[in-house]
Amino acid sequence: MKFQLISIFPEFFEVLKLSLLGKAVENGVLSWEATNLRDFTTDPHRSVDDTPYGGGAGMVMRADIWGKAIDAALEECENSAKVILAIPTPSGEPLTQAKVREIAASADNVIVACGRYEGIDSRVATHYRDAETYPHLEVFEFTLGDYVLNGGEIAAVALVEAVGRLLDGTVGNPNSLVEESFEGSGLLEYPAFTRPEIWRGLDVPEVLTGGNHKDIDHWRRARAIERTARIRPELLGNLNANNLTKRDREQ
Ligand code: 6GU
Repeated sequence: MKFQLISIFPEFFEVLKLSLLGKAVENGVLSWEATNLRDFTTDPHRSVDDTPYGGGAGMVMRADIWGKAIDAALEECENSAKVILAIPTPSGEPLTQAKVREIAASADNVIVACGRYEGIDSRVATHYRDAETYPHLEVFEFTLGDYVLNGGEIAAVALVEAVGRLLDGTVGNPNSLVEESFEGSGLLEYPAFTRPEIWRGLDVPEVLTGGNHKDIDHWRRARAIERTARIRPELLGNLNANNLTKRDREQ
């Protein structure tokens, strides 16, 4: 899978050279390329934005500059069966693990158009959504959550990392993917403990050192449900009735 990251701060993406993602690139599991949006300007100031029609604060990024940059990125995807144009924006749909899984399983190329938070001229998303002109392209406007960042770069890094770690050969132990929050059960993760057995007066729950794996599984599931109910009650809807064991219901 290839990610093309377009931004006025292409240096931002150096972090992708670190750790597991850096190794995934070395192993050929994924690749990425950062492009400077300003390379597609023609004026001496290399300006990419202008004042909003209708007035108001801030600046809006120009559709013509973005159009040239995205067209150039698309030209590099000519043999792709599936390309996603991801546009980070606080007014997008929340990025979920389900969507991350779908992208990892289906996309050959992901182009990420990182705007500043005032946004990109709305016609850019409208134009590339036209399925007749772009049959292999899906436009995906997404947000990381209900808070505002200055630009889409952090969200682009989040997307590359979330998708990249699901690609074959990035995470060493496949089980570490399955048990995580949102993957296996749809619940938040149970709490984890390791040595030392007593730390600053806090001890490890006895069941975890007892060696009874059935008891351990049950304890972990009960803690996961309890934590989810307390912190993210809306996620309990992910648990269908079949997924609840008899012991869960008795908790
Ligand atoms: Cl995707 N973009 C911006 N600018 N702010 C955000 C965000 C995205 N997600 C959360 N805050």
